[in-house]
Amino acid sequence: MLNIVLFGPPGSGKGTQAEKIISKYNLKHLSTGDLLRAEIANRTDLGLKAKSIMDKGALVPDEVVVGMIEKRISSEKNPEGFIFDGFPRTTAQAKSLDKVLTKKNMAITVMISLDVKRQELINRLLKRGKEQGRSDDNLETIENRIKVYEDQTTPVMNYYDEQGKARYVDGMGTIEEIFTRIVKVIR
Ligand code: B4P
Repeated sequence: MLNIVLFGPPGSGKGTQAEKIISKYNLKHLSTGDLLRAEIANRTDLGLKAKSIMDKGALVPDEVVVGMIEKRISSEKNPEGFIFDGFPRTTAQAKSLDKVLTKKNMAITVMISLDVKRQELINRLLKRGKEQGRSDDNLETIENRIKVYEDQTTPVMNYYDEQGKARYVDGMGTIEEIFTRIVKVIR
């Protein structure tokens, strides 16, 4: 089984690269951002609570996202592997994920971290905000999302580094160039 954590700041290309990786390696895509946006679109209680948090650029509580991920992992029959996109975002989430996977005799194979310059992150997300109208893609929220990433999410890198599972990829360049670098790491 190939279980990948795709890691990086907001706008680093996690969702973009995840789409390409799943089609090449036949993995199941688990994006907590997408799962939360589906809850918002369906106007569930969880979605209503998550929306105000996401619009500020803060993190949704750990137990909420861990619960969503556990449910999705359990619903897949005989998967070839998973790609975790935008999850875990805290060390507590990373530890919970390991517990869930261990119960199912599974483990994370590799964490791939995409490294992108701050101004490029902002440019990409502002562009998406204009094109797709995502409510968290405005300058104030983007700056807070980057700060939250630096303060609360970067420790997750050390968590995987200590296990020898962290790999770092240059996330600057075209989508194809970055994908080629990721495929090399997976091979
Ligand atoms: P996410 O949906 O995970 O959003 P994101 O970090 O901004 O990344 P995304 O994958 O969407 O964008 P990408 O970099 O691919 O999270 C949104 C919010 O949900 C969070 O702020 C938080 O509130 C909440 N949340 C989610 N998971 C959580 C968790 N585990 N715990 C707590 N809260 C959680 O792409 C960005 C743009 O760049 C795109 O328009 C793309 O086309 C473009 N792009 C990509 N690669 C490019 C390249 N090489 N060159 C030019 N443009 C590129």
